[in-house]
Amino acid sequence: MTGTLITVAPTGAESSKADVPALPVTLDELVSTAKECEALGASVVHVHIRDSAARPTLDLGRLRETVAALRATTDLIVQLSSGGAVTDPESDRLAVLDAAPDMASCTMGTVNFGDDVFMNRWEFVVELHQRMRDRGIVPEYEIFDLGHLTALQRLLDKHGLPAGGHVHVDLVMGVPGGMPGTTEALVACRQAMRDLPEGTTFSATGIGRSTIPVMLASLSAGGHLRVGMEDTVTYAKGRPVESNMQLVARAVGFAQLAQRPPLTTAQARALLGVPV
Ligand code: KMH
Ligand code: ZN
Repeated sequence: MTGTLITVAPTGAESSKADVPALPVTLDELVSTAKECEALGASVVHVHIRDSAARPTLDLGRLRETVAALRATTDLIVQLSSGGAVTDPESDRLAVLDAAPDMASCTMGTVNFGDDVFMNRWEFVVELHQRMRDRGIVPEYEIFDLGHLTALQRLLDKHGLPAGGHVHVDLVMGVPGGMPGTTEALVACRQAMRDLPEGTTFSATGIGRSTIPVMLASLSAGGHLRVGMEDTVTYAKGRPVESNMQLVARAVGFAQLAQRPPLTTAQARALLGVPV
């Protein structure tokens, strides 16, 4: 693997605009963030949207409008979150696929999520995987704990490969309740991935202060990077993140130092099996 896939996750469902004023919550803010992050070297945008009061929403009309706006103004791969917020019902999370994104997230199991529970029943995971394949939407399998990789192996064995035939996972590390954001945990995941189909790729993101150790570990283990204000709102001790661009620029710098420069959006599509 010569280049680095850089995904930006600009918003998430957890931070509030009141607490984090730099968070992009309107369509205009999201689109301008996406354009600037693409110019810096991002090739995938992982999208959560907000309503007119800046609250997390899975409103289908807004999701469709968002996909259209991102396609009209960027060449980024548009990946919608099917995870939503911990309070979103399964039916709304499945309906996200009706907005016809290039990719969608597919979380591989239930995990404690701070004081909440991020519920992902097995039958629901299978339904997401199958609906995505039926619609030609490429999944990114979200891995919050080591056992989620075993669950992915089981899913692929029983239900077959995803749309495009390529398997890509994202290690979400450092969630309170999930695996820690450490080199040791990343290496354990890397080893477990040997049992997944040949050519499986991975990116990794570290929540909060684990963002830098996870970036370094992922690059050195041949992985890709996800960064953004969904995962990190502190740039350094006592310094709030100013923008998603600041985080993408840092990731690009790390990737260049590792002599694995950012993939272009065309290269990213080829890697992930996402149609042009
Ligand atoms: N907001 C979390 C509960 C995803 O986007 O698929 C779920 C999440 C994962 O962020
Ligand atoms: Zn997300």
